[in-house]
Amino acid sequence: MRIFLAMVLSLLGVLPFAHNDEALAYQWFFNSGSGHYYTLTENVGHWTDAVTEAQSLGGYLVTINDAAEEAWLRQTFDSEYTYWIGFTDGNQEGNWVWVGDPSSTYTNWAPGEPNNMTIDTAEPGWEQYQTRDGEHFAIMNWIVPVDGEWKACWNDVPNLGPWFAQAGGGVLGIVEATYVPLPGSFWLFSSACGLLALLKRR
Ligand SMILES: [Ca+2]
Ligand SMILES: [Ca+2]
Ligand SMILES: [Ca+2]
Repeated sequence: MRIFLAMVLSLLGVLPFAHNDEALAYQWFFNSGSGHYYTLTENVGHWTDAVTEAQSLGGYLVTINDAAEEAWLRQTFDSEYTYWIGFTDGNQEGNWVWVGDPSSTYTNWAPGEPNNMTIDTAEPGWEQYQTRDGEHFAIMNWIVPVDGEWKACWNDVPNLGPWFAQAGGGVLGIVEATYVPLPGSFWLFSSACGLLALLKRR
């Protein structure tokens, strides 16, 4: 048992991909359903910025794979706010793809969405919140009535839009990662413990 523990600790100590000190500043939440870790971006605003920030943490802007994952996200993060999710048709209009897990097929669009609204198709008074380019980026927690009940759905929006912003004046992204980022010191400590245990055994 001790030799096994020593081997595991030694192995953990040399895992190179786990070093990401920047990610330590974030508070991560573990979802036992998906086996993944989640946090919010610090920057509010553009979807493209949220994608970049997620990548810098070793993760990706969240892929919502099923209703259970979406329910967990709403429970874990403030469900009063809208969040960027990693879903876009920016490369080809109408062809929605996930930047993190392209194999996911789950969607939860609000009725009538995605509508790719532009300045020209916006309802009177709403033109100022639209662009000529249309809408290519998805947010979650878009609360709309569905069959007489208020439901949290998705909407496609422009890369920035104050009308769906939250309190801070922008939109945060949800980051999903497959491993928990741990400090370099932890891995160094694990290595040392593993080595010590091996030496002691001899
Ligand atoms: Ca996911
Ligand atoms: Ca679009
Ligand atoms: Ca829309």
